[in-house]
Amino acid sequence: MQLSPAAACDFDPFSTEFLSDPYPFHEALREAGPVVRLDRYGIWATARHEQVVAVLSDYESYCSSAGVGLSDFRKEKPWRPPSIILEADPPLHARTHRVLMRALSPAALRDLRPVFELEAERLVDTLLQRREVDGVADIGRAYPLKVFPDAIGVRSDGRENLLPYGNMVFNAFGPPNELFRDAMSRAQEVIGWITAACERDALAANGLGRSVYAAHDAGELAYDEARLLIRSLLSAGLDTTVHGISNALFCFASFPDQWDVLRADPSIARTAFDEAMRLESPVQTFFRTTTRDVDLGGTLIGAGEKVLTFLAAANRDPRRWSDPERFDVHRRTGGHVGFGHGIHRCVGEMLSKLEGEILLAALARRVRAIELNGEPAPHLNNTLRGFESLPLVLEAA
Ligand code: OVM
Repeated sequence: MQLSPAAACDFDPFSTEFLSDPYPFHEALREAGPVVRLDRYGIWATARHEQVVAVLSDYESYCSSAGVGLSDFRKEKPWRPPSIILEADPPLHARTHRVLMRALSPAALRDLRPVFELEAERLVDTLLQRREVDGVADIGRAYPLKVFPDAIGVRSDGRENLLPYGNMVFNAFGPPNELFRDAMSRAQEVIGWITAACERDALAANGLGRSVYAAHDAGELAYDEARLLIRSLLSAGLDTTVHGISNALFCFASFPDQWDVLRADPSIARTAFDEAMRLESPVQTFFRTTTRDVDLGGTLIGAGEKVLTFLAAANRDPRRWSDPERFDVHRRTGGHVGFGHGIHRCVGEMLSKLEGEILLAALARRVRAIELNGEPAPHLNNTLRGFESLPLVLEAA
């Protein structure tokens, strides 16, 4: 079979220029071919939906155990003990995945709905007294920072360490650039707090975290494995939803007609949130590592190579989506890869959607209009896309 050489490209997907406005770069990468070679890092990349799904579907050819960032764990020492779910392959992955899927299952989340609704109403009360708010500090951070640690049962002192830790984790999937070094500046104390917060006795008796230790009691996991799975919840569960909610607000402020559609029928809030996760995906990229020679979209890639999947670019691929740049709360969002795809698809998806749905519905019932009130400032991160601030005016209904 004739395999074509992939286009080479000198973009740095972890540069300030790229991260500040990734979408023109995504388009160029998609159009360059199904697979491109990123010379700067000596890696392969794909920005098309078909190939991103192909990579994420084939966990045997494209493994996670060599790390899902730029660093190859077979050659470099990981900055922290690897995650036993994200940075693991079957059979270890199957065992740990089962435990977290159960801890975050619809049945486990059922009792959270009234609590999340109460907190959403309370937040909207205070927001409407203000009118001018910051969509990040006052909504995107405020809401998850209240409901998520409570749901897991995280100790209440020191919760200010949670976002800095997530920022470290997601920067660490990129190169050791300035973003990474800045995020690591307080690493010692942050990691110290996180490590202590993962212990069984640090968790509230009625939180979701304790169910991970129940799996340890049942003989499914070692104690240290339970600790590492709590660490996964604290790593992946907060910055993602903070940016998810903030980015959803940005979508509505940018497409005011869609706010009117949601207000007319707040019951579509869950799909609307999912559409925002397609269009402004908080997790932009993940890597895999080839375990054998593979043919990806007609390009031969050897074994042991890093492949960067542009999830956010796949979510705007015109080969897959009609009018991909349009925010459409009635769009059929199934098939977007903002939560990943395949065996590593987000285990916290239901929890994040519960937060997004409830908060958007509460706002839709009581806010007539969401308008930008100044220039949003990006929060740059090697993996995450989001804002540092999002000045908004909320008009009461
Ligand atoms: C983990 C982890 C960390 C970051 C992200 C993630 C998106 C998982 O520690 O398991 O999933």
